[in-house]
Amino acid sequence: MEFGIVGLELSGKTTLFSLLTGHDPGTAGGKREPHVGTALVPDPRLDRLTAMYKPKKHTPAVVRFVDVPGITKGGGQSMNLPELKMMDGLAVVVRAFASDVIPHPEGDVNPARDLDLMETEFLLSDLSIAGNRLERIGREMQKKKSPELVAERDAVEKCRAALDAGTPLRQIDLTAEERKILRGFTFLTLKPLLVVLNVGEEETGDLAGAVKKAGFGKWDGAPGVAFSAVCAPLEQEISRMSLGEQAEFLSGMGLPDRALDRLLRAAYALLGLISFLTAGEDECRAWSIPAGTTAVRAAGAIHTDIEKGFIRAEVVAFQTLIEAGSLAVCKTHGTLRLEGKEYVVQDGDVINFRHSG
Ligand SMILES: Nc1nc2c(ncn2[C@@H]2O[C@H](COP(=O)(O)OP(=O)(O)OP(=O)(O)O)[C@@H](O)[C@H]2O)c(=O)[nH]1
Ligand SMILES: [Mg+2]
Repeated sequence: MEFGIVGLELSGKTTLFSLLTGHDPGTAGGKREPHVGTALVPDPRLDRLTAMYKPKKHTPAVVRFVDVPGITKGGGQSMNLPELKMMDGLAVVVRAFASDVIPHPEGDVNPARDLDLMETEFLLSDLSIAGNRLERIGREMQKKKSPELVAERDAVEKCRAALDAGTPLRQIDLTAEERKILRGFTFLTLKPLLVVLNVGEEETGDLAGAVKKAGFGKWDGAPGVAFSAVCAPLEQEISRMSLGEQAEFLSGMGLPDRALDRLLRAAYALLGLISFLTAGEDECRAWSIPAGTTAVRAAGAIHTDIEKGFIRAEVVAFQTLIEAGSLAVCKTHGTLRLEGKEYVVQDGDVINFRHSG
């Protein structure tokens, strides 16, 4: 999974990026290229399995983050950021912290306005994509009119009408067919949006209250939008401490959990992702898949050969395995189930795939 970190200048994007990835490219005024890094997805279940199996390798799921330069109002830079187009979701950092030293590009702190500015940049970028595409389709249709071109024109036309009216595409109803046609266009307003409010230290005791206070009215409850809040520099410092110190500082600041846990949980929920686990003496590992994925497709997340040669999945729920103490005990209890290709994998399933070849 890949997330693009976007936002106005000096909103705290790079601080958030380094807090999540542990990779510190230096903040404001640093390199202008996008920074790329990965976050290890915290999963207490995986830690528990690792303690049980003591495997040679412990492999958490990873999420890739790309931190792009700040976007300026009306800059149209979103159009020049090809790396954003490939992302599964966008994390928009919105500044809520006050500071006498760090200027705000718009002169004052106003989170709802800033989110609106960002959304406008995304809308403009999408409008330009839709317009270009419609022109191309028009030219092609003059040469030869095919049912595919007509379907494509209609789908893009529908998008353009919505965009023209200022409606992000994640908010309109699209058929499966239309989604398929539009997949290649990489519209930014079609991507799930994780709004990350970057608050000052005085607000760490009530993050939900801070989000409410920011007044994201028109995004509140909108499809494909989720909210989270961090205090980026403080939480970056905390992320560098030992686990014991982390717990102490979190509770001292009234923070409910680590920013990494909080944000990745929000990102997984937004994208509809779950995790299954594989466990053995060689490796314990977590894998991320969309909720609703069948066993045979989940096997493909590990390796296409396992998907092709799929015979059965041996499945036990994490909690059941922990209570039993070992897979052998699960077997005698009959709680280690044999599932076929069409079994829908559940969050926290511990799976061993039997396959040929
Ligand atoms: N007081 C305070 N300062 C912050 C907060 N978040 C970020 N900063 C500071 O703001 C400055 C800019 O932070 P960055 O993370 O570099 O912001 P950015 O969005 O990456 O900036 P650009 O890439 O230049 O657009 C740094 O000095 C940060 O330490 C915050 O929550 N409170
Ligand atoms: Mg930056």
